Amino acid sequence: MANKDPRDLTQLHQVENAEWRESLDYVLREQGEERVVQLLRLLQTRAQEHGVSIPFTANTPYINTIPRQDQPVFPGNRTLERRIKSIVRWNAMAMVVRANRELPGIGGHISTFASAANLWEVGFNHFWRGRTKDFLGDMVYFQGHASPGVYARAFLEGRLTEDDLTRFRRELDPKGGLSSYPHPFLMPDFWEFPTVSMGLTALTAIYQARFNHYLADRGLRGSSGRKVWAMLGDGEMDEPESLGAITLASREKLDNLIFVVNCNLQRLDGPVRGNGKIIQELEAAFRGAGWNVIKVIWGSDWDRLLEDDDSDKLVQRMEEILDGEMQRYTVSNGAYVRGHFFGKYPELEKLVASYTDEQLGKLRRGGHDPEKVYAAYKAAVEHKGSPTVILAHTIKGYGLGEAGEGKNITHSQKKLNEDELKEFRTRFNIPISDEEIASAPFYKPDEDSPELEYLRSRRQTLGGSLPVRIDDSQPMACQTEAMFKEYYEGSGERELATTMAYVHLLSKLLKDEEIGKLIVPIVPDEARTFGMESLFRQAGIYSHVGQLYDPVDKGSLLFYNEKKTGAILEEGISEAGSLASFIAAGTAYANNGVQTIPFYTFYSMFGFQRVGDSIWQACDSQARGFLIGATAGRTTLAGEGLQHQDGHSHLLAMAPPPVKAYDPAFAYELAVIIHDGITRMYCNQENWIYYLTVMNETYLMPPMPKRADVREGILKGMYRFKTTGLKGAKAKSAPRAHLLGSGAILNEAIKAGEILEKDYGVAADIWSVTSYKELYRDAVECERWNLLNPGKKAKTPYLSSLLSKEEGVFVAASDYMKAIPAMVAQWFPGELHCLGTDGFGRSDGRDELRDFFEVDARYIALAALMRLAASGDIKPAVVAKAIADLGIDPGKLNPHTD
Ligand SMILES: Cc1ncc(C[n+]2csc(CCOP(=O)(O)OP(=O)(O)O)c2C)c(N)n1
Ligand SMILES: [Mg+2]
Repeated sequence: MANKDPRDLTQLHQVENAEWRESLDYVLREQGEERVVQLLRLLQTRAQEHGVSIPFTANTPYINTIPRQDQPVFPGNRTLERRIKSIVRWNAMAMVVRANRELPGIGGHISTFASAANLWEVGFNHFWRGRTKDFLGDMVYFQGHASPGVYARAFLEGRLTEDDLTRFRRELDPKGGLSSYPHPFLMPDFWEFPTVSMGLTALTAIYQARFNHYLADRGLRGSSGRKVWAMLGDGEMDEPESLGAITLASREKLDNLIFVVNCNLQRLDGPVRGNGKIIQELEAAFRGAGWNVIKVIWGSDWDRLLEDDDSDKLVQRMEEILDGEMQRYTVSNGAYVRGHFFGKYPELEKLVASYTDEQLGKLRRGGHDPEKVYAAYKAAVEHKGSPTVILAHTIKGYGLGEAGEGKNITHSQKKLNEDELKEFRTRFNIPISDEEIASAPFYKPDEDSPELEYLRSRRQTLGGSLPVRIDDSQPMACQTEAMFKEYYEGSGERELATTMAYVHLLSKLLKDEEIGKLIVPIVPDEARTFGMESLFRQAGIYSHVGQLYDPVDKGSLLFYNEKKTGAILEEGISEAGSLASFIAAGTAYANNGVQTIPFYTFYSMFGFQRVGDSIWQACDSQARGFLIGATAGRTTLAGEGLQHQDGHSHLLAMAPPPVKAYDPAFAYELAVIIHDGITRMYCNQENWIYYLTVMNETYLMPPMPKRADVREGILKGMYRFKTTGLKGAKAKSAPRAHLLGSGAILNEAIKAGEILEKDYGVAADIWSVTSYKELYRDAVECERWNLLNPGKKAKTPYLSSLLSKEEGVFVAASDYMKAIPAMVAQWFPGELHCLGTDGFGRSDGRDELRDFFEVDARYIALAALMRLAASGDIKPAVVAKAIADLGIDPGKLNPHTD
């Protein structure tokens, strides 16, 4: 063999190739696909037996997954659909161009929708079902920055007016404007899913699709056959969240889920994979994860070329071409494509010999071909047993020509000059004259035009317009008060942690007749850490397939109990996934017509810090529910150290407006807050998210003080827990301190009060601060009102009215950063001394940690004495003596810096 003339070898190979190909064609024809697969497996095994190692590949050839002969007949009117698509393209472009003329720098995107238009129009005309009386509709996550395309279509459908389009990105206009991106918070009747923080779309869509199964399996909403479509960008797929949950989708066999990745090969700065092939990379990842992958790479005009090519060189060339080169073809002419792409092999040169350069320049990408896209979508909606991803090859800025098509600057192109507008107009045949073109007018055909009639009839057939957000859930009657009462009584002789009280309460809620079935407990593999394993048995862990094995702990009371009707979403170690489930459950009132009540319980360190952007997304989605940051507190969670001990989630929780953040100390506080949350969110249907930190330190839970103001104080953020124990004249003449504590540190404030009274003759009142955020919110609201309403009776912040008659010094201590109480310092009648846990956590015991962070009773007492000395109420010498008496080392480590 080695001595053979290479020319003979090539000839031999060609003959062999032809023979093998013919054999395969024959088997396929006579015996079908399955037999072909069998034979290929057999050959692979044989080769392996002979030691031939076949390199692993999860890829299929770089051609369309659906061959021409398997394509269904396109059922639409191609001409009218093209007209509609062109008009939508024009209006979407005009919206952005006009907005930027009026206010330069206002932004917006033209090129993304230009590449996605066909992908979306096929969806709008043939697949995406709207909401009707009997069907909730498909759920479509639109690529956020292609929003002008959705608005432009809504304009043709008569949902938006021309006036509306002129107010794109002008939301502060008195008439209101169109939000830049999909934001349910800003356009609550229109947008359903916020998508513009990249990566979150894929993640939330997966968990939404799974949640739809969950609702059906638990009998909360009939299995509806709704599909979840996520329209994604290829650059966006680099976000870890995009691919991070794809195995969950295949494991759960989510055939109600379809991803469409718009592979225009570009992101913002340049190519997604200039030196590689993003479509192949994504194919391998999704195939490897068990997804049904449909590649739509080449348009119909390539079919004939592929069929006519006996040399196999065309597929070879398609495979070897890099995305960076492919992009160059977009900005080059047909002659370049001939010379560079086809010119590499004589066989290919011959193949296109009869084509003109113009024809070669116009060879379309699959994503711009309605027939190819229709075939892919149809296969996707009919596919059973796994989720589908469609990888559609498109051109970024399609149709923009010189203004940006395929160029690296295209993403940021917002302005078209007159010539560019004319070129766009002519290419898409928009009936706008040269005289009018400069103003980039919107174009809408007559209401009775064939285009609009067609468009309306398609949407009618599919059940109505979309996107649309409708909240038709029923408020709950909320006969729940009785359930909470036992927590107001205190724990008697029993020591409890607030975490335990919370789990007890949750377990009770789950048993309630009215709301029990609506409760959705979510945990990221920490149920045992929080003592929630009792819920495994009681509520069951949700699994679509039930439990197919005998759990090792079957005999035990609290066995790992998976079942189809289980309520608990045990998400494994994925805080991001859990938050996505929280969003699905928290928005079910609008997106599924049922008010499920999520209680997501997590390590508080891995909440706002780790998935803060998802919480922001939850707020935009107008999700309602409870976030429970468990084992919270930088010193209360002992032993775990720097990456576990949370001392700042309450600071981070300041940012999202709908989040109410509470740091309760006692079971009754916790119960009052949760009761309020249920009442407000599910009885009054207000949009809030309640964040509560709960702790694992056990202590006696006192009964709720029997004063009328306590309940209100808990909810507003602060109330007097205890007045000084000093009595009569002694109390009156004594220097006075007010000690504020939150969470478990409230106990330290109580102890500090005892030290002050016993050893220093200082009268100390103890205040429980449940929420600095609520205090702050109320105070700044009052200030704002006063600023804008001079001359009217000024409003007094709750905090000021609470403390207006108090004299003495104020010390606040919590297991969180000092900045948190410091936010409200200005509304105190005197100076506020803040103690807190700034710095990195350490692994050690609780007492040692509280000494290290200077938040235990001794430091609280010392701070009060220091402040009293500063105000002249006691002698400075007392403070110096106290340092020694209390055993405080002034040279100790500094938690801020050491
Ligand atoms: C988390 C996040 N990071 C950055 C951005 C800013 N951004 C908006 S669009 C874009 C490029 C998108 O590229 P691709 O996903 O390929 O979409 P295309 O526009 O090409 O369809 C970027 C970086 C964002 N929206 N979200
Ligand atoms: Mg892209």
